[in-house]
Amino acid sequence: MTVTLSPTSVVSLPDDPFTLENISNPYPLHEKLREAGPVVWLEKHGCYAVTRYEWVYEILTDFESYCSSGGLGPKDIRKEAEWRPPSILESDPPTHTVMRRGLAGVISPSTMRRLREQFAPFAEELAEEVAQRGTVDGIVDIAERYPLKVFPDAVGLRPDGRENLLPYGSMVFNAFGADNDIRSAAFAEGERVAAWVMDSCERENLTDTGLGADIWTVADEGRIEPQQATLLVRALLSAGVDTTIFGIGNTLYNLAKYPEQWEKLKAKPQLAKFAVDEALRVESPFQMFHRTTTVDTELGGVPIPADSKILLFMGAANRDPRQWGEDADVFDLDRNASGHVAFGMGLHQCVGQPIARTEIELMLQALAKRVDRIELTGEVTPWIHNVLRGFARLPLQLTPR
Ligand code: OVM
Repeated sequence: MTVTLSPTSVVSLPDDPFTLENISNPYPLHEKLREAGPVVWLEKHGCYAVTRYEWVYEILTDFESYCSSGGLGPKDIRKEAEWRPPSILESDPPTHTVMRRGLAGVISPSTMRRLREQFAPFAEELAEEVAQRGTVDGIVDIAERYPLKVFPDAVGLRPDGRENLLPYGSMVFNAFGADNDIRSAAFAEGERVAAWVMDSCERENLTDTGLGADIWTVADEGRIEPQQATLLVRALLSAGVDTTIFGIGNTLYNLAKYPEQWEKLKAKPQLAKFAVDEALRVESPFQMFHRTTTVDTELGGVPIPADSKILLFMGAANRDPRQWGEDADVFDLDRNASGHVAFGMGLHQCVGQPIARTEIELMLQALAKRVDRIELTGEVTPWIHNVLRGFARLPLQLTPR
């Protein structure tokens, strides 16, 4: 039997992507939504869901029809204030253009040469320590420790209060998902944590030589407003910690799960950058956020009215067999993962990605030099989070080379 959908119908489903079950293992729901149609109406949340690569890509690259100033969370922040002033990622041109130019000059190729040198020694030191220890937790002992040290140092944060960074990231990202118990828990100490972060973004609380100071120089040059400097430092602190922790954790998880891929990496550590992209594709740290339609639009024959919220599933697009083939769920260093949307796509595409890539790559290469085998020795524990995909515990046995 052939079912023909009339162009005005949209498949409507009762599924909730933000339940513990779907968060712990999102992939069965992703498949269901992808197969249900190009656009699905999620009754529980009153929003549209888009999971196929083609349409996620289309939305990300059409910033005029699918705006960011409505916010990345479920409510339209053009109509209802969010918990904090909007960030660069919640802005559209021309505001976005000004802020993006300011930040792009700060994260430049010459910045990256300097950061690579600054970041390398701690990767070597940490890899040496965990390789000797053998029995480790991939999250607590590696994935959290590395970015939590090198990134705040690079921004130029004072040492005290850094324990606020993870709670803050948890607030920022959970707010991109449903207003549920998971989100409420993240905001338990919200005011104190947010106040510390805002304060840390001010010029007088940053060292003279970090990325934070460089952003303030852009303000001195009159290229952004002082208030935009505060918001851009805040954006680095919001976007640059949890994402890279999950990036490292998810990469280690896949390399442990697929020992033959670890063998490939060990034999050729230059493959680290392919391992990073393939891990980000198959286990995308930032799984979902919303866009808001500015006009009546249509995706794959399904009409979507103006002022609708659309939940974009980057994690599902990155495993869409229409784009990646029937083995889309498999982690394979020989696959060409370029074009994945783990860093987004289009004008909001992650500005910090060279920093994230460098951190993950350096950590992997340092481990590949010293570790013969990485084995999972127990159950992995998913990190319960509305839109970030990662693990709270990753028990590993490392065999030194
Ligand atoms: C920001 C921000 C926050 C979270 C994520 C992000 C992935 C940016 O405050 O600009 O990008």
